[in-house]
Amino acid sequence: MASGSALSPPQVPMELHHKNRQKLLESLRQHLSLSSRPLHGFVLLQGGEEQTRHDTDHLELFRQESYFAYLFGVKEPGFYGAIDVANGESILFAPRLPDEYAVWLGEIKPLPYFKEHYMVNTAYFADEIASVLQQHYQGSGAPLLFLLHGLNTDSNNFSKPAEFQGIDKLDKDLTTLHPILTECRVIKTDLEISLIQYANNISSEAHVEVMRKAKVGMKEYQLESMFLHHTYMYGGCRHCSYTCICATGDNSSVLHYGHAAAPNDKTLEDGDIALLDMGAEYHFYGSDITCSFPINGKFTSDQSLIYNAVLDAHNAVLSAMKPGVGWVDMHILAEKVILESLKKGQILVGDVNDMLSARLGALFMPHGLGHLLGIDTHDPGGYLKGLERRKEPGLKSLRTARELQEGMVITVEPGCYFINALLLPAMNSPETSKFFNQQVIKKFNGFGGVRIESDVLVTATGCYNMTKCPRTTQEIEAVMAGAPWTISS
Ligand SMILES: [Mn+2]
Repeated sequence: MASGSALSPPQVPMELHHKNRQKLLESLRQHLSLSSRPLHGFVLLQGGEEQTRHDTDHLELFRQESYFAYLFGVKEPGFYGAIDVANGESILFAPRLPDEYAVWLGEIKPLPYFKEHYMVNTAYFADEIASVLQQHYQGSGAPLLFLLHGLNTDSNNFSKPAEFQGIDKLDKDLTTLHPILTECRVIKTDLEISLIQYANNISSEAHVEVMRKAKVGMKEYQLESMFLHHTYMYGGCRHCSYTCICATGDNSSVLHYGHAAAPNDKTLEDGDIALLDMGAEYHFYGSDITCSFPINGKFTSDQSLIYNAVLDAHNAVLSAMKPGVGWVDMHILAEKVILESLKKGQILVGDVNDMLSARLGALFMPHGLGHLLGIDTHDPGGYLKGLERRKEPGLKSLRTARELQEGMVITVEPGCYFINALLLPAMNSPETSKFFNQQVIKKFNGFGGVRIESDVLVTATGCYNMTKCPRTTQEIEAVMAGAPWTISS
């Protein structure tokens, strides 16, 4: 790998978004037919707007709103996009930029550029939306707009329906589009899968690079920096799917480490375990990968015990995954494998089924087993159609409770952490204290945690692991000692 990478950024076919629009159109028309509604009106989405930092003129780097990105692939801010339900034609509305733009920000691209580049039927300016839609409307009365309004069950925020001058003269439907469009995003097309695969390839390669270069005495942010450099320098990834979690030592039990108040700034010490959760994004499509390894390149027996407990859970889930399998069952399977290993390692005592009923699994893995992945790291659609969220510890953290379907991409990310805030009360509680071997678990105070996270495509008969990192302790030790590791694309 003389150039630093075996990979290079692929060309993105805009046909990908054309196919996404076709898929939505089919679903929406089918829904309208089934409810005996006329097949006309417009799907209308507003793209994201550029934001400045607080009260300043500092522009944050823009990243398109995800539903808009899904349908139109437009990377610029200030756009609207419409799909004519009657004939399937797509229309982009570009912001009318001031002449000054050409002085400070570069050439103002003409409308035909956007029409061709984004493979839509026509392009107009955003201040023409109302009149253009009136002209194109084939129904009677005012044009009907299908606007995007619905709950994101991960953030509890609502998507913002489009707003523009003259919208008050048009009819609005706020309920039909969101569940249908969200369901489209749940099942990935081949073109989407190939982008998620690329994001996985470049991120897997970057993880290996970081693993090789991590040394005692470095800072956690240097691991983050190496990952960002590799995925951008060689992969063309300007964005990450999320802020990097580069936790070492006890920090690796802090589930969302790496935020502003805990900014990946500890010094790496001999004996530390590292838990690195980092994923690059390429043309909106993301990856979400966690590797755990000993900073000094050699697993201790305690580190092997916990690491293999998590790896066994990861592998057991991958072996069981196929269409029709329930995600809650996969979560419980992962808990069970981890609890069995902890019992074997004499950290826990008693019957594993009793432990499961007492929700002991959630003490060691408080988060969900995994989530849908795509244009968003936590891709939407986890609880569509009124699917109930479970109430029990651990299970309530699941971002989906669905059955697997072919074409879903979902993360498998079991973990085992020693979190005093959870363990100490349970070790002292009359219901659960009997499960702990107090002498042995004491040794793990300050251990941190292990997570292994892969991005997995559900296939017709099983699943395919898109993540290509070294996973066994032998593979990790060999790679850290300089053995080659090839990412086949
Ligand atoms: Mn994840």
